[in-house]
Amino acid sequence: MTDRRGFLTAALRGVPALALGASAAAATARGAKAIAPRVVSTWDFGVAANRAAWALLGVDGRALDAVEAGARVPEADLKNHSVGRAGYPDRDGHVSLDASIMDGDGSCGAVAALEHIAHPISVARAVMEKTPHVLLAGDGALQFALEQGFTREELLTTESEQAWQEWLKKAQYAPAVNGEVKNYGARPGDMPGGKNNHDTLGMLALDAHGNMAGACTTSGMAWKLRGRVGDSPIIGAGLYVDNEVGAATSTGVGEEVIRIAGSFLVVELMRQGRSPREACREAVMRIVRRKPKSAREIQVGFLALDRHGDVGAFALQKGFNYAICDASKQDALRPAESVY
Ligand code: SD4
Repeated sequence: MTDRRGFLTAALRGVPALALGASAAAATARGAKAIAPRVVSTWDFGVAANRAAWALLGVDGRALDAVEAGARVPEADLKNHSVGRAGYPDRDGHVSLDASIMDGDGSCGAVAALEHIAHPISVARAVMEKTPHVLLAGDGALQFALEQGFTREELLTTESEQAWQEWLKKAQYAPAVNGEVKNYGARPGDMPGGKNNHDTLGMLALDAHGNMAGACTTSGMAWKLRGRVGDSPIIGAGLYVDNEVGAATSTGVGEEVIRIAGSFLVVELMRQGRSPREACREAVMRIVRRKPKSAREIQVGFLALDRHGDVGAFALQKGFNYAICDASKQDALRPAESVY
């Protein structure tokens, strides 16, 4: 019978092999530096998403599979009004979703303004793997999803519809800073009229084989114009991944991220030698330098993971959090530094 100390020793011995996976253990045996898998995500709800990703990454899974599995968690979470099924609608009451996925070898796929499909990240992956294209939008994206066997559903929940009806009373489009946290689990009665806005899950992963991948999924800015597409499905804006360097993703007012090709910029700055934190900071500062007045009124945050597993983030405003998960801790949540 194993005593407590013996049990703990045995358990600890088991952790690296299980956590790093067979290939990392084999690499260590060959004398090569083992790669410690890691997954990072935007916002508080990234913790739950990371856990789902870790279920694969922690047992030698592929980064691409991990980020898809992780992104599906907030997409299915009815308390999350910024991603997937329970996302707040556009100003006409339509829930329209944006998502992108990218592998470290440059393969990528995305959907924009997709309606009636609860898991846009999986449609994005199908675009990547089953078509010669990168981005499908609107009715064409829906047609493709249905042809691929995805189920057509009504995504507007009763709560989201009530929130939309509340917004219609004033009908002012005024994205709230950090609405993504304030709105998590919100009920219509909790919300200040006309102020609620949203967020996105951006997730980046490094697997034990040294491959990276990223996923980004959102219902976009609440009460947006019908047809509006943000940064999240735009490769290079909301997401960019390159095995040679690292990966980046963004959250916040997508128009500002598109204007600076934000995630591509962060990865290129890392390629030039900046740390993930410094690269994210410089991307945020470009927004500040271009729009010093309006930058005070909006939120944009970047999150980056380099190929060694180093993580960094930076935001315009306080309140942007990111979740980190690796073999040592699966539910870490850190506040990002910010300009203001
Ligand atoms: C967008 N970047 O559609 C997304 C939404 C978001 O905080 O992240 N909001 O612009």
